[in-house]
Amino acid sequence: EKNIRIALTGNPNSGKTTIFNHLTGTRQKVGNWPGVTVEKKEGDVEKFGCHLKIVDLPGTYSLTPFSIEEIVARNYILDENPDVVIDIIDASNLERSLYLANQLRELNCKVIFALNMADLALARGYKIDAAKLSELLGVPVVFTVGNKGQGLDDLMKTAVESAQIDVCIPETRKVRYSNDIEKAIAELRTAIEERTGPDFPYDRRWTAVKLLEDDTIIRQRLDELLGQDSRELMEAAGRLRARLTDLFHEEPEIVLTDERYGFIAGIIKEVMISSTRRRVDVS
Ligand code: GDP
Ligand code: K
Ligand code: MG
Repeated sequence: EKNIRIALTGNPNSGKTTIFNHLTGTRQKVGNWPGVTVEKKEGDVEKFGCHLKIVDLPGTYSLTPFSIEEIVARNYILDENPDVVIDIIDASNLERSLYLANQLRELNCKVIFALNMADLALARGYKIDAAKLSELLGVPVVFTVGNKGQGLDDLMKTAVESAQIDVCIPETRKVRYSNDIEKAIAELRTAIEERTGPDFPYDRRWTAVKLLEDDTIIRQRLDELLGQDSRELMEAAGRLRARLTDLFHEEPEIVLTDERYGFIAGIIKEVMISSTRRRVDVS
C-alpha cells in the first residue's frame, strides 16, 4: 500500500479546516508545531488503495517569512517535501489567493488548486475559466464546495494522481521578471549551480530569487549547507542587490513583489469571465 503525504495550504478562511475535517473525519491528531503555539492538525485516510497522511498547514497570504504561520508553512514544505500540496483557494477572492498560489509554484513543490467557495463565486456572478487557469499556471485545478463536501472526491483523486506522476511546472509557465532582474537571477543561479551538487535540496532558480530578496532563513540554511561557498554566494547576491537597488531605486524584494502582482493581474484578466459580475457585498 502506497503512502502519500498531502499538505493543505491556503489563505485564512479559504476553507482549509472544513475540507480537512471532511476528508479525515474523526481520525485527527491535534497538536502544536514544534517550538511554537500554532496548531498542527494531521489525519490519516485510506483512499484509492493508498494511505493518505494529510496535514492542515497554517493559513497564510504569502510564503514570505514575516509571520510565524508563514515560516511554519514554508519550512514544512521545504523540509518535509510533501508528495503533493493542495492549495485551497477562495474562488470568490481569486486575485488575493493567487499570490500564495504563485509562491508555491515558484517553490517548485508539486501543487494542485482547489477552487473552493465555488458556490459563493457563482452567487457573485464570477465565472472562472478553470481550464485556462490550469493551462496558464501548469497546475491541475478542481472546483470544490468544502462545507457541502462537493468536489472533494475529485480533488483527492487529482491529488493522488499528481503525487504519483513525475511532473513539474515548465519554466515558461513561471513568472518572468523584467530583464534586469532575470539577468541577476540567471547570474546567481549559475553561481549556485557551480557550488552545489545533486543533493542540493532546493530549486536553484527559487534559491537565487530568495537570495536577491535577502531572505534570512534561506541565507542561514545555505550557510549550514555550504559553508565557505555560501559566503561567496552571499557576496554575489549583495553585489546584485546593490545593482538592482540602483536601477530600480527600490529594494529588490519590493520590485519582485510588484512584478508578481503584475503577473497575477495578467492571469486574472485571462481567466475571469466577469461580464455578469454584480456586487452582492452589502456595505
Ligand atoms: P480556514 O481558515 O481556511 O481553515 O477556513 P475554515 O475551514 O474555517 O472555513 C471558513 C468558513 O468558510 C467556515 O464558516 C466554513 O463553513 C466556510 N466554508 C468552507 N468552505 C466553503 C465553501 O465552499 N462555500 C461556502 N459558502 N462556505 C465555505
Ligand atoms: K478560520
Ligand atoms: Mg483553519
